[in-house]
Amino acid sequence: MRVTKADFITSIDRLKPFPGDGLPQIAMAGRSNVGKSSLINSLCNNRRLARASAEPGKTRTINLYRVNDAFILADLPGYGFAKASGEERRRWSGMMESYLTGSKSLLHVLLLVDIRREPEDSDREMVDYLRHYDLPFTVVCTKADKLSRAQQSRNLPAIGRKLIVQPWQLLSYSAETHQGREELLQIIDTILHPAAPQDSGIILPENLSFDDGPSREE
Ligand SMILES: Nc1nc2c(ncn2[C@@H]2O[C@H](COP(=O)(O)OP(=O)(O)O)[C@@H](O)[C@H]2O)c(=O)[nH]1
Ligand SMILES: [Mg+2]
Repeated sequence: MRVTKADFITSIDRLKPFPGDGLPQIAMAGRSNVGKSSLINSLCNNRRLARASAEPGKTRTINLYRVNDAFILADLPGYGFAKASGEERRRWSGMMESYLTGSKSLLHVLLLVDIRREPEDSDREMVDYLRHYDLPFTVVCTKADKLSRAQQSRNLPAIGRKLIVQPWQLLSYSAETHQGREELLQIIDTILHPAAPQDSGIILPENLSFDDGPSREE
């Protein structure tokens, strides 16, 4: 897939209608500062599309971007900011809950974790939450440029163990070098256009359908 067009649509702080509502959606979740906004910019080849904010936890809305007029990327508010008050945390969970469970067009979640660190309990809770609601997800390990390729592969097993996913289900990504970009676009393409089920190869004789055979009682 090639990204030819990407526009910011709007920011919402609770689930409500927005322009482009109804297009398939892919959401980006992860701790504050893990690189969600940078990943959107890298995928869309636009350094200014999602402002990568310097201050952790500053993005407290769901920011929506329309890509190729074909799907929506939703940048979810980050979690794990230490200074947040109880009130802010409640607001955050209310917003996430209403979006993740209420958004009918949400097809997949990209869960971002820093490739340099073992994921935190909050990351594991997010995985448990996604599994609980049966939301398909892919784990994207960000900031891969900060490690050598060898070190990247050495770090993946611990990340997989903590999140209970196989190392080969983890995608290393760098918004700086675009490592992983082609693979992620391929993954998104497959999410948007799942392969048609294989033809069973069974050919039914003419005039026969499954529901006009003799019933058991006859
Ligand atoms: N070296 C490097 N830095 C990154 C990468 N992705 C994000 N960053 C930096 O990490 C910080 C937080 O990124 P941001 O995208 O704002 O994270 P967000 O809070 O999850 O949206 C910024 O200073 C980014 O420049 C990456 O792939 N490589
Ligand atoms: Mg951000």
